[in-house]
Amino acid sequence: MAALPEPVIQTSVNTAAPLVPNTGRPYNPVVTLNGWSLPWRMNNGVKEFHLVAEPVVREVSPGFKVNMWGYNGQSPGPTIEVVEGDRVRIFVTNKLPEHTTIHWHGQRLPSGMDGVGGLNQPHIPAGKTFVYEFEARRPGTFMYHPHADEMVQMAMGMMGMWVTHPKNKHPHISDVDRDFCFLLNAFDIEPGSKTPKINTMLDFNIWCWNSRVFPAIDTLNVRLNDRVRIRVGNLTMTNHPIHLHGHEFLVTGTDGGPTPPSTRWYEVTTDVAVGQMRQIELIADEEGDWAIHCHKSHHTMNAMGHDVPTMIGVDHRGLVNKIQRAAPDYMVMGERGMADMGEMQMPIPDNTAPMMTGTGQFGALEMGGMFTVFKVRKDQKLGDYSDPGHYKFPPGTVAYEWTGAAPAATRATNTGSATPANATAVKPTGHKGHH
Ligand SMILES: [Cu+2]
Repeated sequence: MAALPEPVIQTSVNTAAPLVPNTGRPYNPVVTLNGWSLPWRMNNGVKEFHLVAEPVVREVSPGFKVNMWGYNGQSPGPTIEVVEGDRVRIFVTNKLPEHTTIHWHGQRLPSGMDGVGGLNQPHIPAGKTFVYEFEARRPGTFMYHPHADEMVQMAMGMMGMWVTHPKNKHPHISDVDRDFCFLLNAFDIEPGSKTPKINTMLDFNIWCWNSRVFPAIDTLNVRLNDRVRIRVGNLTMTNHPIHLHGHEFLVTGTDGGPTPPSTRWYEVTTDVAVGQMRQIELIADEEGDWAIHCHKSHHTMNAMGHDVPTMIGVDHRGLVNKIQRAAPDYMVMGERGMADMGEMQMPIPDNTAPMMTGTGQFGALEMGGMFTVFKVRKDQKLGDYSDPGHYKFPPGTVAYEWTGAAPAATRATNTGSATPANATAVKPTGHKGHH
């Protein structure tokens, strides 16, 4: 076997241009949001990659740098793109302070290549390089992550995507104009600190797409009428209902590969459960700026305190001065909702992402976390992924303020035939094991 391929290290957090293959079988490359695809070398017909597991510093948003573990300079690691039928050899060098492995999530492969440390292979000790080798047997969207000290290593950001493109025209896989992919991942990072807490099970506070939070997640920029595929994998500890505005989409692929067309139905939200992959597809036939986000409202926020009482409707006005005599920094929050937080330049600890920022042409979006914008433009060139800027709304197409007279409210009267609910409780009788 020839020498180890030189590892390629990525220093940028920007969305890299698609990696067009110049060796091996041809395919239409994907675009990884705020990520990149790993170059390979051909060695006697085998596609060889070199992954380096190592500590990295990931800029989660400008000014917010986090000590993570990842691959080849970033978390997540690079996307690996191969073609159905490719013989693949992956060298994994472990530069972590502890042992690791890589599990190739979703793939058909020999059991000894599946990467569960202790079960399928000895762990890769710190400082050593192991070799994985298998054929990419079926096309689809996959992931990779350690199966060694998993709680710690995944909480630190070790994960990546894998796309196996079809070898020939596949009856269940369309040719698309744009093919995006990203992972859902989450961290628990105390405001002001630089390293994720690794024992957290549910109470995460940094909800990311590819280890970035809105407004630091790049937008998905497409041309009007493009056929668009978006591949999403979930390596957090909870599910994420991913919602796209303005269009319906089909789920054209899952963990099991492409879905037969007869099983598809239109949706505007698809839930991506833990450990799952979903591929959605649509024709981008509505021009504009369209939100795409996780529909759990706490996941479109950055670091925040959860132990805050609801103050909506509480009038503090008589109280503030008295409280401020005892606690001069006391500030009223939330008595009219929390939308002010989107614009407020509140002092926050160093190295923390603001809770919800990002501004559009009409003001603050009051969003953070798992949110970005799907931009559909008539004049976006094929192959151009750059941000076209704010949408220019045609005159008369934006919601506007009513300035006429407000009529007096009239009380609705119940004229229907429905009878009021019967408040008498009916107790079940006859069976005791009722639950
Ligand atoms: Cu979510």
